[in-house]
Amino acid sequence: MALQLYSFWRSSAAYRVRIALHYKGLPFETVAKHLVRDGGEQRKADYLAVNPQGLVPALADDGHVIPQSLAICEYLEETHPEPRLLPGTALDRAAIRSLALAVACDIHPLNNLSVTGYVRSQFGADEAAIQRWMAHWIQRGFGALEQRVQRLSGDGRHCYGSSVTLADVCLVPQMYNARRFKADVSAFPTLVAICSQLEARPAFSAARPEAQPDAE
Ligand SMILES: N[C@@H](CCC(=O)N[C@@H](CS)C(=O)NCC(=O)O)C(=O)O
Repeated sequence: MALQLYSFWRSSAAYRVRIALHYKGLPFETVAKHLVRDGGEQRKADYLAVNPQGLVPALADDGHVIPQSLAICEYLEETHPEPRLLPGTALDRAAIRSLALAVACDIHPLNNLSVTGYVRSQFGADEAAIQRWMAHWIQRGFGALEQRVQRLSGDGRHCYGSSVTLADVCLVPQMYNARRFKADVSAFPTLVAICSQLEARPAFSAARPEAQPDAE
């Protein structure tokens, strides 16, 4: 049975999984969940039965559902090891995971729809304040990432070493978010250059939001 990805075209967490699937050459079916329409399809009973967290992505493989983008990427890495997203030694892989987690755990959650919705409804934040909030957390996270990637990139085209890794899978969607929310990224030239190289690659291009069947 084909892999099914519960996804929303603009979800940067789903974007990570789409990159991993395309990079590994794995066909999948998109099950679109619109995060805004009708109060959010991710909050409806049918989807909560799939993922009680009410978040996308979730991957279904032969009826087994895996929520959480990085758990999905690690599952794909274990079941389809080549091409590798976690290459090298245990130390290499720890460094790659730490770059990926800096995005997925420390930047992205503060950009999430339900978080900004709460800041808006409970603290009276308007659009300008939300944009400042977004830019603040992205720029703070990217500042540290820029320094680490300057040291760890082997070729200025990848976050770590000289091949695509889980760190790249996380960085590109976060850069998309930064642009979407008009955060100034000029202080992060290494990250910007790496993303423009990666975005031109077929797996990253096929995974981009605008290329998805549910794109608006
Ligand atoms: N840690 C989760 C984060 C998932 C997540 O935050 N997904 C967002 C879209 S990028 C979502 O579904 N938001 C819906 C909501 O907040 O109601 C993962 O990596 O999969």
